[in-house]
Amino acid sequence: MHYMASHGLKRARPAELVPGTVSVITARMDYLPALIATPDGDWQSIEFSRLDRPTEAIVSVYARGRDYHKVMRNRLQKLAERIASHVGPLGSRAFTDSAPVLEAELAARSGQGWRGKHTLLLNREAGSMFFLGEIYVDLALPPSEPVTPHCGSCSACIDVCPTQAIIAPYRLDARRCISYLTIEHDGAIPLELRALIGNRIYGCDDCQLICPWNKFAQRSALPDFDERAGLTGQQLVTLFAWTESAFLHFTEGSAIRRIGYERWLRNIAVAMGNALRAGCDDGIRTALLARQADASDLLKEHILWALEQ
Ligand code: B12
Ligand code: SF4
Ligand code: SF4
Repeated sequence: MHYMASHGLKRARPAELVPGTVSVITARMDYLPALIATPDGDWQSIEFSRLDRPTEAIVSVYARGRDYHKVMRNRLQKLAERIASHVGPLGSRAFTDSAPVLEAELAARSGQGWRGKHTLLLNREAGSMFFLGEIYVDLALPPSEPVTPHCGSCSACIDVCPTQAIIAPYRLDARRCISYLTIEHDGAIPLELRALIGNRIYGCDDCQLICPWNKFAQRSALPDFDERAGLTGQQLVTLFAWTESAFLHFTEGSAIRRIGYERWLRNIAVAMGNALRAGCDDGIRTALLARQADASDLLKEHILWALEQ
């Protein structure tokens, strides 16, 4: 996440990032996989129940389908072309999590929703299970207005966070967030946080699963975000047994590939340690021992930790 500090005020001033920018068009793209939502709509309980099965691996919902960076940016680019076909020559650049852009803040100021106490953007009709993206344009557009916030006295996301990463309403200590620890962080996972990670091996959804507004989360209209076979409801031992080429195969076109094979195994080793701690084995100890010999130093240390649980 170093790029955030290194870009300074470019993050807050669109015209410094793309000279000539006069307006920013903000957009959201719903990603809740079509099949995850049951007829009674209680997809949140289904997701929470995975935490009660310590030998199962949890990949956070947004990462179960195709890499959203490509999907959303391509569509925003097409939208920009379509706008240009109506208004004439248009200077434009589409972003989604691809540049130093304060996406949640831009979305909030333009009325896509309000910032929840977990810091994500929330919408009354769509909860928070969507990605954000923008088109910077050199065209003056009438500004849209922000909406009123609707968190009220609720603090469910703060209370449920397993690592207490939401240190105050609207303030996140990223260093404690499981999403950061399992995706962005490339060294050893701090010892005091390992047990709190449970069986989450890629990202974390808890602060969104508990949020009452996510009853209204919209299913994705795109097959791109359908859950892939191999990434949902899998046993930790199954994923830990993947060779590097299996990892590359199953994560082709997925955002997960970015973390690489070593970090993937590191995360699974931590979850395996937590399953052992919960009294579940199901072949876990054997699988950990089998990987020990050819593991990198980083992975070996996490395997040893797991075996001690
Ligand atoms: C870094 C990052 C993370 C970090 C830190 C998250 C955070 N909340 O800061 C980590 C790795 C932990 C993370 C986790 C997740 N992330 Co993330 N993340 C980002 C990223 C790349 C940058 C966010 C950022 O700048 N944070 C830094 C803080 C300081 O900025 P801020 O809170 O937005 O803004 C504050 C200040 O900057 C200031 N400010 C605002 N404007 C201005 C202007 C001026 C002049 C000044 C001085 C100050 C100022 O006030 C703001 C409010 O306090 C964005 C994409 C993007 N480019 O924006 C995605 C993004 C926020 N993440 C996203 C998602 C989906 C997630 C996860 C849900 C993924 C998962 N399931 O595991 C989790 C959720 C964790 C959580 N509760 O936030 C989505 C959120 C969609 C939504 N509905 O809001 C985004 C928008 C990506 C996308 N394009 O869709 N993420
Ligand atoms: S994503 Fe998980 S760890 Fe991060 S703030 Fe939300 S609940 Fe806490
Ligand atoms: S859980 Fe409650 S406090 Fe947190 S974002 Fe949702 S409504 Fe707001």
